Amino acid sequence: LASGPAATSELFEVSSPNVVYTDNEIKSKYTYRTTSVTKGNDGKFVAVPKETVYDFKVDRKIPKTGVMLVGWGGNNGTTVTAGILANRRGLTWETKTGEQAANYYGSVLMSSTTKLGTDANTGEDVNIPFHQMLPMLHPNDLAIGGWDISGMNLAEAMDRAQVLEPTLKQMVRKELAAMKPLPSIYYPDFIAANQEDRADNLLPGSKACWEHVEEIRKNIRDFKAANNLEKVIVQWTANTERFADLIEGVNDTAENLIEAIKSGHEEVSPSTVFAVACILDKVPFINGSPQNTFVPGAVALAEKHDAFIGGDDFKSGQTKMKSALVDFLINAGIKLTSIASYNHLGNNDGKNLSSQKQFRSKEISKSNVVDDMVAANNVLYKEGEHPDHCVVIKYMPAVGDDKRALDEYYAEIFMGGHQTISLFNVCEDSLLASPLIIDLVLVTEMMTRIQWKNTSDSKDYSGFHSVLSVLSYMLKAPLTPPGTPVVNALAKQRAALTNIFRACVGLEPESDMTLEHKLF
Ligand code: NAI
Ligand code: DG6
Repeated sequence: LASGPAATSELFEVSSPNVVYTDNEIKSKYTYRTTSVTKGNDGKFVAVPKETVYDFKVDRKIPKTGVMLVGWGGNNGTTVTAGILANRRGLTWETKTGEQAANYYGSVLMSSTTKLGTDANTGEDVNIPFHQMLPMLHPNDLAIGGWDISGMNLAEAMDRAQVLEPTLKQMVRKELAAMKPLPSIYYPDFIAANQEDRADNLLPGSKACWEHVEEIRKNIRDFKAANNLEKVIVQWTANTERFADLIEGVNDTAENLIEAIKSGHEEVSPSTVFAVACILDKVPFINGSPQNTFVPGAVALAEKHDAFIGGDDFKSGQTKMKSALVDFLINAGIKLTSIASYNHLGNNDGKNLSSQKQFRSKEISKSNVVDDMVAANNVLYKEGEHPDHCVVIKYMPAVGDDKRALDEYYAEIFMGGHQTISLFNVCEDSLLASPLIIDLVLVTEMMTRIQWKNTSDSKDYSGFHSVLSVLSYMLKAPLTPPGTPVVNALAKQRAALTNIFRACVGLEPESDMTLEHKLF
């Protein structure tokens, strides 16, 4: 897709001695306030308020950006591409229930708002589109390309996906038919054997090699040049792979991982090869599937090159509900004792996941999503105690992309009583995942334009840590910088995103105290 003109004009300006606007930058001085806690010999906690002053710098110029999807010809890849095209052209189409207009529903950035502050006259909240908190890229301006082991053009692949309405497909067919995924790398042992019949668009070689890394780097450079882009972001939305074994001397360090690729080691997955290719050129790489693409060597390589990485596994339906509901239950003092999560779906993702090793990757990413909420409540749960949690996924071709997810939450309430909550969630899986792909691109691109320094240091500005944990809201198994905690609770993830963006323009976190409405 050709990239259109960038930039939406900024909706607000901060008036504060701590914030300076230049033609190219927003510079802010921000005091980060936390509470440092120690435990005394008497077992009593001592809580000490702590302040760190940071300088943030935001580049206001929105670059011409492209996204390259690995697995472009899949359900997510075709759906997000058609969706962006439809939005860019402002399409409307007939459905059996009436006229439908293109939208970005499901994108937290494009379709939700955030509170800027309180109206000085009325005292009412002033809410703005999340997208306008900072000078952000608009998805309509994205160039799109990518790879797939299936050589179908995007129009045929969109038909194969069976997600979008025929009337809409008709309107975008011509443009999609002109898009053909680049040949990709296929190491059959990593995805289900039932995928073999679509693997007809391949680079030679069936295990990792340095030629694959170089070819992917060249593909990205060519795409950038052909579309006259300043930035490219790559996302894995290809099949779920099995986990790679973690082997000392193979994927434990950056150097060993590079050597393992060069020597064709069988435990290096295609997604890790893509990640390495991107990292070497500082192209941000996001993993939307559950496998352990980011083996320790890949994380170390990203840190070494100051390259952004993020993952794992889009958090779309069942898990998003789970990370909101469990947070609510446990924070309400209700003792959740079991979660039974069942899914059936009939798309190609379901087919791939019907194979045990690939299912196992998904089972892991879907199962660890409540750990932080449980661990935080030492009133309800003893150390090591955890609710039972079972995840089932079944392949049911007839339902196609309309995934069914059934969840039973069983909890202990006051005085030995019990509460059972049953959820039945039916939705087109790819219509939930596509806006997440967009959000991940938008936030990642934004993060490439934010720099910080500790005001009291003499060091110069630098970027955020290579591992972009700020993407957690969109991901089931958030990758965090080594040794730092994982946050799964949805509200906390959103608050982190909102408040980091606020800090970048020198605004305090949104605390929801609303003392102005209570103290008068
Ligand atoms: P899909 O099976 O329709 O698409 C995957 C595409 O990847 C296929 O076209 C396949 O040919 C291609 N592919 C496989 N290996 C490849 C490789 N090495 N290089 C390039 N292309 C390759 O699946 P869908 O529904 O688009 O999902 C994609 C991924 O996103 C899956 O791993 C799925 O588990 C994950 N995911 C999907 C969510 C959703 O709601 N749809 C949510 C969370 C994660
Ligand atoms: C069945 O669970 C298949 C999976 O690929 C999911 O559809 C996908 O990971 C989305 O999962 P969730 O839990 O975010 O709805």
